Amino acid sequence: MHTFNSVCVVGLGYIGLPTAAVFAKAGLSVTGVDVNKNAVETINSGKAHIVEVDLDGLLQGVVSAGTLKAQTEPAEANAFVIAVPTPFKGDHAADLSYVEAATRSIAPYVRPGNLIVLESTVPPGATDKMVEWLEAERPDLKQVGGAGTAYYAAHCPERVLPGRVLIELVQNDRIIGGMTEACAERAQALYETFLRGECFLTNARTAEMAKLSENAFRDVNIAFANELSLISDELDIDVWELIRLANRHPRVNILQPGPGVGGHCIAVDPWFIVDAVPQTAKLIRTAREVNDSKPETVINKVKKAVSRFKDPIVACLGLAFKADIDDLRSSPALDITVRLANELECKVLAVEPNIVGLPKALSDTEVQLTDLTNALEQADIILLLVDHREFKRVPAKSRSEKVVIDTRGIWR
Ligand code: SAJ
Repeated sequence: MHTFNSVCVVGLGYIGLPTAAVFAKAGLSVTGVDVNKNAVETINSGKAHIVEVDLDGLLQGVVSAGTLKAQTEPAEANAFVIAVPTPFKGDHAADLSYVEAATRSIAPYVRPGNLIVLESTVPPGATDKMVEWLEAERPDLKQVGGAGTAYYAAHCPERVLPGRVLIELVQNDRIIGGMTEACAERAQALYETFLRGECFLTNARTAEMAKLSENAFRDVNIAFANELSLISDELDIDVWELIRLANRHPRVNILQPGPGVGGHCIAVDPWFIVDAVPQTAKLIRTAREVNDSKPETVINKVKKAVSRFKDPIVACLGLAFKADIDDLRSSPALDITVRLANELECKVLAVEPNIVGLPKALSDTEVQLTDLTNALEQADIILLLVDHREFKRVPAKSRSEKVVIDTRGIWR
């Protein structure tokens, strides 16, 4: 049984910060590291710089108890967890520069016997690269997880759903890919300090691919629903009714069409597979293309509706990438609203109950951020982009006189 007293978590974003807080709650002494000084200050005052259910309360507790401390430089610890972003470059290849920088930054602090875990979503082979970067900085540490082990390294991808992060962090099973079996066992012991789900051990490459496969699976399934919605438009069929009926089959479970797939995971990760094996990953690439084509279809529907009016008002309901969150990153709803603002001559209103000010992407446009009641009163054309709970409650009579384009099928 390995015991861990301390952990250093590098990257205090949507995954790193909750993970650091959960380790601290489990009694480990946690150093959280981030290059963003404002984030570090906010966290040290006991608050989260991101929105996630119950995170503020948890942070308040662990910061005031002194078990979590944030800083801009790493510190010595029994284990290091790297949770930095891996966006893609223009050509859809993964940008590993943050992982490399994080690895090099912890190198001076690694002591013999320490464990290093990569949590960021990465393409197959990236954990090997992490090991190479570390050993380039620290030639004295040349034996990962074998005979005469100097240190341990593993990939343990996160798989939590935004909005349910603190629940899923503890309850979901984890896949742990060790550079060797000993590395995987060591990482299992680290996660078992807080985990209620089970750990499944494998090699690093399989763990890397498992994470990508999970998100590609969802992307392909959403693409199927989105393709059905395009087909149904052409064949004059109500896609929502179609899916509801098909799902009465005991082995069919079609997902929901929408205005496109957003967020920083599902719209990104499948490309890492395509980039690794471009000739073979045909279905995965096509699914990405189908989902990425959806915003254009929505924009064309709005333009067609606008052409039937003289100077109409268009209300875009929702800017977030999915329901009941404030996250606008890679949001098709936001992209569609920006495009409409730039391409239509008429007035465009936006409603997003989860934010307070107009987002930066809309600051150069004439779009007005307004409340739901006002938008419903003023608009001639209502474009429903996100299935937020506030929108689900809109009574039929408030929209009966309007042209409604419901991309989520909540008002049928
Ligand atoms: N969407 C649809 N139709 C659906 C379901 C989703 O259009 O039927 C859209 C959403 O509106 C959104 C996008 O897909 O724009 C993604 O939303 P999501 O709820 O499917 O997933 P994320 O991005 O919030 O989180 C995913 C999760 N992965 C899987 O469910 C396989 C989560 O468990 C991962 O941890 C997360 O990616 C991640 O960090 O990789």
